[in-house]
Amino acid sequence: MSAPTELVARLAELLDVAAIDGHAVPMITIDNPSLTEQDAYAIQAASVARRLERGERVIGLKMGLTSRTKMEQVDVHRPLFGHLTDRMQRSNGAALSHARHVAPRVEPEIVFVLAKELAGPVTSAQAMDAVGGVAAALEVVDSRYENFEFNLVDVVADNAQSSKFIVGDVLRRPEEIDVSNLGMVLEINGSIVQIASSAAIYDHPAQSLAALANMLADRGQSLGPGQVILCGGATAAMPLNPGDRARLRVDELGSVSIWMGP
Ligand code: OOG
Ligand code: MG
Repeated sequence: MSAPTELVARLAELLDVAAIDGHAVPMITIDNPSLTEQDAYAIQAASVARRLERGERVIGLKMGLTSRTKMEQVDVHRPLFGHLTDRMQRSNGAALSHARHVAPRVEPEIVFVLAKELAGPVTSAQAMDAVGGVAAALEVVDSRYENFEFNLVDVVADNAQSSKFIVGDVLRRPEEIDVSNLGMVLEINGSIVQIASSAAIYDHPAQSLAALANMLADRGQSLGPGQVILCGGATAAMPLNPGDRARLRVDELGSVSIWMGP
């Protein structure tokens, strides 16, 4: 039995307001232990609908928990997706406000910009055929849960804990580069804090895109041209303190950075 509409709406409001204000809330599964993954996606959809009512636009989706290190870091061992709106995007080099987050962390990602519709079921080769551009990206994830405690249902309901994303300025055509094994170097304040390969992302970022298309197909949904798809963090996410500057360099894709202000 799925969760009542009234409960879905109440939890969506709780998480949406927490994300706006940057305050923490208790894990929703403490008071509602019978919520399912399906309920969690319904809560996510209701919270995204609240954003749309405020004039935001969905411009893409994110995959999360697609690398082994990310799964281990948060102890949730199943890929999931969330929605990206225009107001979550920041330009390369932008300043963010620490006070508007709960416990922001940054992670290195690869982004695909779709040139065509992509409807699952698809293989990773078919998924790649829909890609028009590849870029480096930083995602700032910000769990809205107290004490950084959550499980799969909590994370999915909280729009995959997404907060901001920043896409690099170098957009390469997929036929120009091999995205299977790009070196990725994450620096904070000039020190290297994480090194990875794009191969850490679901073995190949295209696999992540295909998995997303296939998860959406199970729900009767597809991806459209122009959509921006974050494939998931290649390494554990790193905490961002006030004053920190984060920079990601990716082979062939240049660099992307942000500054976390007070
Ligand atoms: C959950 C979101 C996961 C990724 O790239 O794996 C995610 C979290 O770590 O807070 O965005
Ligand atoms: Mg991510």
